[in-house]
Amino acid sequence: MIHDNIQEAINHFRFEGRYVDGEEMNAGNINNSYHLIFRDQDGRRFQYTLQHINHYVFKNPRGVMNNISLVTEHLRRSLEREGEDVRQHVLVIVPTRQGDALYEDNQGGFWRAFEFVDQATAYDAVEKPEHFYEAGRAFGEFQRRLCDFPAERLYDTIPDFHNTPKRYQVFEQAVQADRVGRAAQVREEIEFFRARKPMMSGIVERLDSGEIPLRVTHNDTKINNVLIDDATDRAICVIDLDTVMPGSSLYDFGDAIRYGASTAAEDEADLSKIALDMDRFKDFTRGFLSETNGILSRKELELLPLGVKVITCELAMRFLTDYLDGDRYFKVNSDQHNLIRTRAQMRLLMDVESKEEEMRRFIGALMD
Ligand code: GN1
Ligand code: MG
Repeated sequence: MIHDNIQEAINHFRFEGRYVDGEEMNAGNINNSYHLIFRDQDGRRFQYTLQHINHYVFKNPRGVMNNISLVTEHLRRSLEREGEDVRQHVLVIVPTRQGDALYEDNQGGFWRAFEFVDQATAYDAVEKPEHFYEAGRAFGEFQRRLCDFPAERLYDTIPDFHNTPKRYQVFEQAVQADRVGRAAQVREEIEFFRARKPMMSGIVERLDSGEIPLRVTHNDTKINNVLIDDATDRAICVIDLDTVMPGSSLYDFGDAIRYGASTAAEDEADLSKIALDMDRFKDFTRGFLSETNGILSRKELELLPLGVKVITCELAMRFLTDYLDGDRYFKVNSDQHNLIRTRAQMRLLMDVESKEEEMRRFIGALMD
């Protein structure tokens, strides 16, 4: 069952039928999501996803929704032009009774709703190799369909989201501020990131010099942001469009590998279980390149392994920054959770570093 304030929010959306049941979905480190079931007089079932937007993270929820409206519209038109099925393949926003994309409650909380994509699963970890190939294809397709989207129309939902050198500065500030007195216990971790400072600028410097282009990217390409059709095992829909912004394809590729090609969860405490699985890397890469070979520049394709390195380091450092800040950004299940995440991602990064050359060779062989 769900709480009263959720019930209150439900009443403000244009949902069909009457509310029957709802449960919190175990999804994401930022927003809270609920799966809702409705039924009309004829017994037809309607399902929706309701989300409470994290206002600490997303300072301008209207900007977020504006982006999602524009991007889903663009994707829909692109699919239609190619004669593809649109239903269930693009997120559909359910408006409020006033016709708005957002409902603001009387405590300043922001809510939004989407039609629920049925008979599809968001996997937290890769269960079948073909799912990860499919995830690669889906994120590649996303990139391809958005390559003619006018980036200047998008609001910067989180400024400098994947500006890794800026993230580094914020990290150093958190070390200096030491808000909750945790810095002394994590000296080794702090040095780990200091040693990798030059590497972490690798993508932003190349964007600045024009060596690689700025594109409209997803920016949060975890495998659980692709819905896989239960019947066909094919990817059907890319979700979580909160951070679609101008960015680099290297980050999108890298983040998907960081999360989905790891042999363990993002917050695995037993470091001996964590490695980069090269078979998974290859599955995803084949899928991704099946859509982006010829769309992304040769330089971008060659640099994809750098994306894996930079994003893994960036995220490890973000987790440590939040640990030093007193766990204000990511949801945590214990006061050590962000530190566990940091160490897990550091371990993964070391394995990624040792496999960089192998990744590069594999991509080189796939390129036209
Ligand atoms: C957050 O909430 P979720 O799981 O979609 C975060 C991502 C991180 C991810 C790590 C807006 O995404 O950047 O990679 O956690 N999203 C935001 O699991 O900060
Ligand atoms: Mg997200």
